[in-house]
Amino acid sequence: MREFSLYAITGEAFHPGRSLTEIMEEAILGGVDIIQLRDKKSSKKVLLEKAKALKALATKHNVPFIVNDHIDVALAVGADGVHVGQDDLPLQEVRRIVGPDTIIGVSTHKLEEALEAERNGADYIGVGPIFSTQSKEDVVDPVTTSYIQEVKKTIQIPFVAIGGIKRHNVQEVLDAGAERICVISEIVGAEDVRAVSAELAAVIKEAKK
Ligand code: TZP
Ligand code: MG
Repeated sequence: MREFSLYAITGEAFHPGRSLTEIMEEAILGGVDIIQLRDKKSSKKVLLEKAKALKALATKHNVPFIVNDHIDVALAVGADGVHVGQDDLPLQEVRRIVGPDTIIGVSTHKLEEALEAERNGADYIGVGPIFSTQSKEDVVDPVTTSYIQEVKKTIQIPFVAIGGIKRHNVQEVLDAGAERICVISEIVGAEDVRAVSAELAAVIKEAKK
């Protein structure tokens, strides 16, 4: 899997009246280096069209494109990866379906889930929600930044910190040991998506030095 550090997930509720591809292109131009289509509401047909458009955008800018939940849609558009949660198909089944070269990401909320995902061949895991978030339908207690240190000590595969991460608290997340940040609302809900993405990318870059 290619290295990445600023991961943006779609959240169309945060940008009424603005197009999905316009928002995600602005994010990429600001420094987002991997994107995910996450849409819990649309029909498969509509999802497929969104996925085609985002795959084309990602290819144009040479960033990986990941599809949340819908393995069939991911395969249909030739996405670079799929992202699954604890309630989706077991990881071994997902791997069997998508083959060895497709990126598989898994959402985790505790160490045993992180270890299980690692053991079963996830390429990366999502760790969160770090802070409270309005962007997730099911309410899960925040794992807090101290949990990031535990994950870092325990697992070898890449992890992305997610949930409630904003410009004002991203440093705290990086200080706790995260090297990859995943964001919905702070990026896609921004007035100036490109500028906010660039700010986040710059803070992450600075933390790597
Ligand atoms: N998984 C854990 S938190 C979250 C997801 C999809 C939502 C993150 O959205 P935001 O707006 O960056 O808090
Ligand atoms: Mg899911």
